[in-house]
Amino acid sequence: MTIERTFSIIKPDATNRNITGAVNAVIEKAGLRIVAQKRVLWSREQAEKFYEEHAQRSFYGELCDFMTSAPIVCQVLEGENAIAKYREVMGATDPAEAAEGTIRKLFALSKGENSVHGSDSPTSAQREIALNFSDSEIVG
Ligand code: RTP
Ligand code: MG
Repeated sequence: MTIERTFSIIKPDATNRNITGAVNAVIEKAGLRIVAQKRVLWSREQAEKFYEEHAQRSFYGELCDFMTSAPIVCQVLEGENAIAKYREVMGATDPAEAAEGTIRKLFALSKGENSVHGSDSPTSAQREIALNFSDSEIVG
């Protein structure tokens, strides 16, 4: 059994619609524990740094605009195989391709405005958690 931590964001399309509790209910029902959580408004610099791996992609500017357009809820989730499990709970990037019962199938508006982010590997999780939380803010 591997207990892992992953980094999650509830994105602006979800905070705008006041459905952060509904998203958290899906997370908790899947057996993931929210061990850190804060609502913040990212600066352009924070968004660009967080998504720097996508800097050359066509959607990068649009993505950074979106992620700074309204508050987001940053989280650390803990549980067995949390990284892969949360990717499964989120569903495919494009809600049209997401499986039934996933967060994106339930709530996402489009491929861009897709309600949640989750780390895609242990290396990403470590980087993304460190960028957004200090150790003392995470209480397992
Ligand atoms: P995330 O990083 O947010 O967990 O999502 P992901 O791994 O499923 O998707 P990724 O390829 O890493 O893309 C990051 C985010 O960029 C937006 N996106 N827009 N318009 C488009 O074609 C497009 N493609 C990606 C989405 O918000 C995606 O989650
Ligand atoms: Mg990604």
